[in-house]
Amino acid sequence: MRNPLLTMLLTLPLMAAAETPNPVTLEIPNMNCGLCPITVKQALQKVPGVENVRIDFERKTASVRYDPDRVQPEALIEATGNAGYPATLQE
Ligand SMILES: [Cu+2]
Repeated sequence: MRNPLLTMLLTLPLMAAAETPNPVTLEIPNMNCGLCPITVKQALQKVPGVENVRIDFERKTASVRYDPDRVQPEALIEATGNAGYPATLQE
């Protein structure tokens, strides 16, 4: 027989992880030429805790895998914004 409390405790971390996706997808609408993705990628890779950056120029998105103990998505948005590319978290 399963202990409901134990089940809840085991499920909670998974729910928290679902709220903050990792990798997270950023929408970066003003990537408009072939050099933009390079600039955006470099800006994201400079953020401590970022592990992997994948840019999709066609969709104008960046998929970023990060160490959640070291960096939060807000810092990623700040980094692209500082580089001239305001971003939003994809729903
Ligand atoms: Cu460009």
